[in-house]
Amino acid sequence: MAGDGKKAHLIFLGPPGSGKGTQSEFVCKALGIPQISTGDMLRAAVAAGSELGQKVESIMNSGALVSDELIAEVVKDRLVQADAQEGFLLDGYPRTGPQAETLSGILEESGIELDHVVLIDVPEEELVARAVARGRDDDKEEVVRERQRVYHEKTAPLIDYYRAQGLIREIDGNRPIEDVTAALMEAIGA
Ligand code: B4P
Repeated sequence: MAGDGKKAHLIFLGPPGSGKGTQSEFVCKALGIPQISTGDMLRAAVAAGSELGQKVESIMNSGALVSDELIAEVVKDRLVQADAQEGFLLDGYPRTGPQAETLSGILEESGIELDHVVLIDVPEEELVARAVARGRDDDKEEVVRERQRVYHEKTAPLIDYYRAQGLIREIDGNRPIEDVTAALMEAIGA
């Protein structure tokens, strides 16, 4: 990836509030690739009051995941856009086994190989404290705990899925933001 002029194809995986969004922004600027955050896209749809936004608002505010079918449409539409043709960072996607399968299909069709799947690790109590401090609509403590439960049930199994492909780069996310960034850049060879 580094030095050969080829842009990176990355996934950021980790529990809700682990700092995926925070770190993605920095890494995308540094590498010149678009940040594709399904969470941000869904929140934008809710803010715009679009048909998609109306469908997902109450689901997001309950701490549940939006359906794999809806997410597949959102991601497929995004990945065909011009800025995603040479590289991208998927922030918070995939989050379930079926989403990972859909993504594999898309990548295979386009002849794209993932470079790294970054896993940002943070203990649950720290995650709850961070989210409650952030204060979004889906950051009430009981909703945050539900999002953690859903993460363990549906998303954590993807760690083994990508580990089997040799792609997991595990980062300790329980330290200052700049230290996480430095460890992460090193882990992806950037
Ligand atoms: P997301 O938008 O992905 O939200 P998140 O996981 O909570 O955030 P993230 O890990 O990026 O943490 P952040 O940097 O903000 O998802 C929201 C919802 O959308 C989901 O619950 C679901 O309903 C839906 N959704 C999204 N994608 C989906 C999918 N693929 N399938 C189905 N549904 C989907 O950091 C959190 C806080 O910590 C911030 O306040 C930050 O400032 C702070 N922080 C970050 N790093 C820190 C550090 N090192 N030390 C201290 N604080 C730190």
